[in-house]
Amino acid sequence: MNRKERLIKAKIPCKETGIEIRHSICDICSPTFHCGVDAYVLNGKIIKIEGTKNHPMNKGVLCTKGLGNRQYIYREDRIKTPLKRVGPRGSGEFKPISWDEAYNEIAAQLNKVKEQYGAESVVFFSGFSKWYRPFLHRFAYSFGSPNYATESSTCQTSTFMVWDVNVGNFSVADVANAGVFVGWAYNPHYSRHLALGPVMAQKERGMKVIIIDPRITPASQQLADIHLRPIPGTDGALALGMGKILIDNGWIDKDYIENHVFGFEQYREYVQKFDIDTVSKITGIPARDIEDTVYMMAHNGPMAINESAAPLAHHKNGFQNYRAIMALSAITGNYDRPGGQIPVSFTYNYMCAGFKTREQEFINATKKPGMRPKVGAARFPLWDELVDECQATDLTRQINEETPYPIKAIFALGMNYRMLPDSGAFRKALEKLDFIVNTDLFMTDTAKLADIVLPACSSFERGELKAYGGGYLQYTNPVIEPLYESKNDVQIISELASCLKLNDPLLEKGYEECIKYILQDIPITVEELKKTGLPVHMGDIVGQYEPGEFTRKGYNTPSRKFELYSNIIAKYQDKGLDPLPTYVSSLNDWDEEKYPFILNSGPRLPGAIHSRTHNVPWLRRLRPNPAVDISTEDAEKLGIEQGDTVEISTPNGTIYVEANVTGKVLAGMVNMYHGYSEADVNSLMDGNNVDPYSGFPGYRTTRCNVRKKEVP
Ligand SMILES: Nc1nc2c(c(=O)[nH]1)N[C@H]1C(S)=C(S)[C@@H](COP(=O)(O)OP(=O)(O)OC[C@H]3O[C@@H](n4cnc5c(=O)[nH]c(N)nc54)[C@H](O)[C@@H]3O)O[C@H]1N2
Ligand SMILES: Nc1nc2c(c(=O)[nH]1)N[C@H]1C(S)=C(S)[C@@H](COP(=O)(O)OP(=O)(O)OC[C@H]3O[C@@H](n4cnc5c(=O)[nH]c(N)nc54)[C@H](O)[C@@H]3O)O[C@H]1N2
Ligand SMILES: [Mo]
Repeated sequence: MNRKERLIKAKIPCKETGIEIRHSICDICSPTFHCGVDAYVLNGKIIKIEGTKNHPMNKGVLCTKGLGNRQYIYREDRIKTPLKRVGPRGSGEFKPISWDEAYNEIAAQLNKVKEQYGAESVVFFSGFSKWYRPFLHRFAYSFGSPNYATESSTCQTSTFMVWDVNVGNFSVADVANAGVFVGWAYNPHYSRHLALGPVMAQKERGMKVIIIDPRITPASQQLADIHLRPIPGTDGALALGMGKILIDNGWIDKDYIENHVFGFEQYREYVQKFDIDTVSKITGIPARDIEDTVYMMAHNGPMAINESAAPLAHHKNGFQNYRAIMALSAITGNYDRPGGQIPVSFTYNYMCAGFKTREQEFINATKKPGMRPKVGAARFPLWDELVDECQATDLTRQINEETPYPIKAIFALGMNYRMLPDSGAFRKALEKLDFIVNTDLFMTDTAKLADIVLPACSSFERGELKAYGGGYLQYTNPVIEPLYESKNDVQIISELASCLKLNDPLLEKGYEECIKYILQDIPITVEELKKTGLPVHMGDIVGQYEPGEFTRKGYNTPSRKFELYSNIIAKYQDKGLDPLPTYVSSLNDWDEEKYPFILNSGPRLPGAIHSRTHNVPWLRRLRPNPAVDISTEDAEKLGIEQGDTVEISTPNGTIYVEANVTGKVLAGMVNMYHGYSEADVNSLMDGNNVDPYSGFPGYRTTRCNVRKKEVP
């Protein structure tokens, strides 16, 4: 080996090797955390990656998934060209076609549906990825359809809705100033390790930590002063019981309640039902532990409570449970106060950076007046009022029943039918459609159902704008060319907009011009951002949080107060919605004797993100087989040993997975991760076990049976 070969083998970036370091971001996980990545590029190929040292988010660190990026983007099943289906739906028989052919076919088919049934019969759907969303949203409106649907029908939006009814503004925990932190359904070690730093730092300064999680987790083991283990889905009862203890002991902020809380008397009356013995029975938590916890909350303020995008919301009663939890912040006077919950506003694409852009103006500019109700509007009226999207959990029903009008086509970016509960029914509904387009990096089972499949590229193959908390904007440059014939999603949307002749000149101009429109009030240009390619701090325009300012002005609710009794929800009482944060069981009505276990599906695995990483060998190796976590007690009773194949069944079907016998889950409950083709846990779910307020699925409490697989 000569010197140059040795340097290349060691991946040394220098003139001699020709290896260059280029900056990008990893977009495998949630947008809040897209980490800065340094890609080592040789001859147009990424040969190594590491975290960008001076990136404000990750400061040089990458997680397992981030480090798996090379195998992710160079996966063998990358879609190489646009494809047209030639075999039956789902067979995977396609022929390659040119981009022009694909665009013309899509335009012809979507226009045909529009003429025959109306523009609303086309749904514009997004999976987990977010970067293209404002563009897809505007595209739907330019086409004339109200039906923009995303994975956010199952993620985070329910908690946005809670804050909309509470105070009319999204709010988050101010951990850095808290005296006690309630990590309610909180295990960032697996789901958002970058959120851990502030909690650990404040704990060093003496902050108490309460973890409320049915499982033993790294968070409960490393952080908790107290760990409560409720039966999943009973959190609302626990919070209401805590409210009663706080009131009974006078550990409440009477002044704040009198001036800034609406409906306290009704709330006080309602929580009387939740005496400690009742709550202990519902939640399975010893009474004494609940009392100790409330004492700790009341005597170590200010109290901050974490946000929960998923586990608290993924229950039939999730919206109300979350409201009951945040009511504790109101009655103790911890809202809009340093160290409590504080209001934040959105900057761009779900990120709160402390300043505003013209994102909403961009999205809504082509919205047509008088469009028909969006999918889910009648079934989820509160969602319909508060969220400018379809509630996708009603999509299967509307495709099947064709009421209030038929859905005939879906144009999708990154759609995964296994995301939704009762995925088998969703798949069957998709098969009925006249026309499906799916756009993905990889040839997935959902792409196989499409009539036209389009190849998307990864974050390394495109440039994009990101806002980050703390006041940053970053505009990345592509570090390699799009692989094969792939294109970035927004280029696809904008080229289709011109092929469809939607008369939307701005969208047709493409990503960069649209971003210029969105950033027009910001004192930096796209060119300047692109020049560095790294996060730029927006200095002067970043607003400081002014404690109590929002309270003095009056909240954005009908009463201008924190509404424990919601005037917004009161409008829907005839639809069975309750203005108080009332508690009902989260379990579905399947036969308890036949299905005695609670299936809690989806606690995050450190090495997996939904379906997208299951085929990345480095990541898959961390948990090679789909597995169910079952308690040692239950395993013993059922004669199940570590590694045995077990059967999980519900009236909807059966899957076979490996047993992971553990002391970390409660007896009577089993945990299983989602997104596996060979063991799709969502195929077991009850599609109607959804939250009537938010429409969110009950992924985390479905009745099921578990037994050892019979060997014939
Ligand atoms: N049982 C159960 N089900 C759940 C959950 C749970 O906890 N339990 N969680 C729910 C939640 S919170 C979420 S967020 C959803 C996630 O739901 P999904 O949308 O299923 O998430 P992914 O599988 O990560 O991504 C979907 C597709 O996007 C593709 N993709 C990746 N990057 C791009 C891109 O840049 N462009 C395009 N066009 N496609 C891309 C991926 O290859 C993948 O096929 O699942 C929900 N489903
Ligand atoms: N590694 C990894 N990280 C991810 C993701 C991923 O798929 N993989 N997905 C991303 C996405 S889209 C989302 S939405 C977030 C979700 O992020 P998190 O909300 O942090 O996710 P989970 O791990 O599902 O839940 C946290 C804890 O809640 C507990 N829990 C479950 N049910 C209940 C309940 O009923 N009550 C209580 N009190 N606790 C409960 C679980 O046992 C778990 O330990 O993660 C994001 N980060
Ligand atoms: Mo999510």
